[in-house]
Amino acid sequence: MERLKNKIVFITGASSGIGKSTAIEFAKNGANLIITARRIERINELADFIRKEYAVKVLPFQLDVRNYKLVKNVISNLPSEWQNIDILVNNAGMGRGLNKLYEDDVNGWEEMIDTNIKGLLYVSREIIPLMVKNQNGHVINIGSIAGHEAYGGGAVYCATKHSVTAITRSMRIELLDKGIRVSTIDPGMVETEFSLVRFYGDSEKAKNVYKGLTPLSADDIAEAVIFCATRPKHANINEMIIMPSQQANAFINFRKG
Ligand code: NDP
Ligand code: 8X3
Repeated sequence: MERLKNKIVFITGASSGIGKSTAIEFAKNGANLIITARRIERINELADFIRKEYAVKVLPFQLDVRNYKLVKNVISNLPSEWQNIDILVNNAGMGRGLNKLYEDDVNGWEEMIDTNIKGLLYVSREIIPLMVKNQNGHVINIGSIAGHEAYGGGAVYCATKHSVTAITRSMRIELLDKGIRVSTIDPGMVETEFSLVRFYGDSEKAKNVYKGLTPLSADDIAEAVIFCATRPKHANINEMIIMPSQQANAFINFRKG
């Protein structure tokens, strides 16, 4: 798609799942990419793959979005040719556990809040000023159906994703006169490493989340990101809720077998 050719796209959490698929989809459409996550070996592998398959430039680096000093340092030291970021995809995120609040491990809360809320804020705080300077940009946040509804066992995860909804809405108001669009894409179940991380590596539990239904794939969400990013300049997708056909809402699913 010509609209993305030579654009600069910054993606957090590109080492897996939605972030990785989104990076590949942007590359297919001719965008240059800054890809980041903590697992640098995966990021480097993805950068090599993209450079080999698509004629775009890729700048990979290690980034833990929870570390504001690091976020600030990395973004303020971007090579000058990479500073004109057109699209920021705030994707890095995670869930921890599905326990009742009164029985839960508070360490998981810290991780979710630090990553899903504070991490998104830190990266946005450092990249949006570059967009404001250019009076051009598009921030695409990956929220969740959990940002619109709450389910038992998800008090903190749902709170973090409700925060993403609120932050997105505030950002849109703040950036309305700056030529910067703000969108959120809010999926239901997507089969990625999300459940494996949520259940601390228990693959049986993770697999059961998707039992008897066809979940969304990371590619489905990447396509939605590209759709948002390719609307003409005068049009913005504010919020897009995208669900598996067998999932009615955050907690009612139709499972076969
Ligand atoms: P994955 O676990 O497959 O990917 C998560 C990505 O986030 C990884 O690349 C991981 O990289 C990165 N990440 C996690 N913590 C940090 C951190 N502190 N700093 C930088 N990067 C980090 O899951 P998904 O692809 O499914 O998740 C992507 C987003 O989609 C998340 O925000 C999630 O909440 C949201 N989402 C997912 C849904 C699902 O059902 N899968 C549904 C709705 C929303 P690394 O570990 O290398 O740092
Ligand atoms: C992840 C999907 O349904 O577990 O955002 O909240 S869900």
